[in-house]
Amino acid sequence: MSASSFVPSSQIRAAFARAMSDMYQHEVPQYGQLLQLVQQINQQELTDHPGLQQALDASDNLQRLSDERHGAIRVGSAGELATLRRLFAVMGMYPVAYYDLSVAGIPVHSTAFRPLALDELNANPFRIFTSLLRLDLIEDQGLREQAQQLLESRDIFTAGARQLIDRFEQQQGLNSQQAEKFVREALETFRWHQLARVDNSHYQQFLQSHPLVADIVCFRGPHINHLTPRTLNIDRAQQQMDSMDMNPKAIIEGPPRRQYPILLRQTSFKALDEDIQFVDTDGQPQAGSHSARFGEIEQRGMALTPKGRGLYDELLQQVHDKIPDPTADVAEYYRQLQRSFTSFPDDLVEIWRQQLGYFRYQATRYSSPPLAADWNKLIENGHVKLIPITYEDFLPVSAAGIFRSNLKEQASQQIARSPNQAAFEQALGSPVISEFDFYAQIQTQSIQQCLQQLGFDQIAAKDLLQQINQPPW
Ligand code: OOG
Ligand code: NI
Repeated sequence: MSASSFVPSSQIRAAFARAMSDMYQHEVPQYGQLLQLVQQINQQELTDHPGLQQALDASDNLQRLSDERHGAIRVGSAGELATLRRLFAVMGMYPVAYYDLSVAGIPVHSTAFRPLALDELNANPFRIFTSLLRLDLIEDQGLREQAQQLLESRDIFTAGARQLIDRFEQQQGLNSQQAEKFVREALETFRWHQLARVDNSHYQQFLQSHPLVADIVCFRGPHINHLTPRTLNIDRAQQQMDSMDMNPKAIIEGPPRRQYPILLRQTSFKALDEDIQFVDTDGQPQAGSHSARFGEIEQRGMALTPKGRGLYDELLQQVHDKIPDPTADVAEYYRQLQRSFTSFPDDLVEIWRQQLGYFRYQATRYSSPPLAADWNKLIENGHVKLIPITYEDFLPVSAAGIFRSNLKEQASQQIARSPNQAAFEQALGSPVISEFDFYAQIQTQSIQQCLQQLGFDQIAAKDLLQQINQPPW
């Protein structure tokens, strides 16, 4: 079999994302309503702001503007996580970043499987935020052992999916027939199962230790718990969800609304209470309910350097210190957020000057012979244009807010703060990729290209690159 007859991984990913969307709209009709709302709002934004259409670049492919950008699942064991890593690799999705949620009292740690290169993200941006249960943080030993047994006695992958993952690894690709079958088989892992694997009393015990434990260990598989399209106006979407009685969470997570958006803003409608069935000890079904599934929306801004991210974290912490419970007075929370973020410059050149964000650089005026070899002047004089690089990853504080507002409110065990990236990577079977390296690399490549466009010879370009890359981050 020759490489040319293999289906590009971006195509398999796109087919998978479409299949997930269809399945989820069918399973959770309110999610279909959210998708429609987002499409309307995006259309409205484009009509209201004629300049916007031009400003959106190739990666914003208008036809696919409102397609899903990400989804999320939660798994219970190292074996499950490691096989997911291999499954997502078939679709060109790799684990980027480590997110510790224990700091926010949630017993999981996570990564996001996503495409790496910019052209891959442009071809199809679909990501899966994937969390692994921290059984080590469950205090009750008996419960911990029961959870372990339940997890060891289930296989969340179909035999067909396992075979095709092996095949992909042997051949380094899949032909179209195999790719189609792979999407069908892989989808099964993420399907909802109405029939739990435990009786009501076990479910209640797991729920009391932490609602996430119940969600992860009591079912046959890691049902997709939300999908997330992209909106061009998250504030409007939040208001409309409210007026349509879609039960949105109280606040939009992340930075405030700005002229030059940074990082990621997210909100969701809250998880629905859904009918399920428990199996009682003599195998009879028992009616019950479980809440796990919701719909989310996101709006992305520019990626920040570690320095910029440090400032973001500090400002957000200030707000949380002043307002520990934003749901108590949402308007006051937003006021405080705006006030606090006045310390984060909202001007591209200033963000660049303070080295808070990552940029791609574009030569606007070509000149020959080369201009003065001073990079700062080239930017300040407008010979080089700054194009923010979009943030493609997640934010642990926001993720915690999303988790929390989608769990049944109830007293559960306190979770100790204990990040453990090494244990996560061991379970995953590989290190996670650094998100900062990814943005820095795009930035460096664009500088090289830009210097070439400006007519610098290789030696001058090398000198300049060194001057620019005295890494402040
Ligand atoms: C994941 C919540 C985090 C996001 O967008 O930050 C998340 C979950 O509920 O499993 O999806
Ligand atoms: Ni999400």
